[in-house]
Amino acid sequence: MGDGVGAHEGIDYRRAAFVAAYSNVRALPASTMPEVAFLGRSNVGKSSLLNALFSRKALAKVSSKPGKTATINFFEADGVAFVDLPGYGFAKVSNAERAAYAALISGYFEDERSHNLAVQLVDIRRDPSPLDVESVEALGELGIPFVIALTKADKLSRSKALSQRARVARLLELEPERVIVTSAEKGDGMRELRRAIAEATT
Ligand SMILES: Nc1nc2c(ncn2[C@@H]2O[C@H](COP(=O)(O)OP(=O)(O)OP(=O)(O)O)[C@@H](O)[C@H]2O)c(=O)[nH]1
Ligand SMILES: [Mg+2]
Repeated sequence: MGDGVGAHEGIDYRRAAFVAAYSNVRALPASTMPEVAFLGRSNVGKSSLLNALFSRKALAKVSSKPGKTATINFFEADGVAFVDLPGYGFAKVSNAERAAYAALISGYFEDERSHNLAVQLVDIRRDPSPLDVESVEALGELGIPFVIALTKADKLSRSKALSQRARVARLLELEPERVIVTSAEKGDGMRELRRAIAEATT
């Protein structure tokens, strides 16, 4: 068996499709399948990581301008829902927008649904921010299984990336296996991330 999308990775990502966007938590329909949600600060690379998982360039909308994703966006691949959330912590959007994004994020996780896995993204070049720590703590309190994806690993050498992984695991008090080094640009970490998703959704 090759290295690509194979049975050992569980989910066939090749036929991923956009399903719907919601700007209001009350509009969310009940879960009909396992859900994997991507969260993290604005511009950390959530939409890019989803595109990398799907091997698609622009299924999820990406922008160098923070605050791109403004709605809860659902995608589906092989009977699993993938949820792209707005980012938190971006100083330059209006207070009203920031509050609306925060309400969408917390509302999604507090909604009673099939929360199989959250992928918490953190830029590999920085330690987790206070908002990142708060987010991880909230997932823990809600009992939602999660892994950390360190993003943009192509910006660091392999050795620096691995030492940051160990450091983030220590700072967040997690087993190092729960911290995955990723690059949407180069494809690093996709195999590990797909494995974590397969384990959480089967
Ligand atoms: N070098 C590099 N750049 C990346 C990577 N992933 C994302 N980026 C860049 O980071 C910027 C933000 O990416 P997005 O995927 O839109 O980030 P997001 O977290 O969805 O942002 P919001 O929707 O605004 O919250 C874009 O310019 C991407 O090209 C990566 O793995 N490597
Ligand atoms: Mg986005």
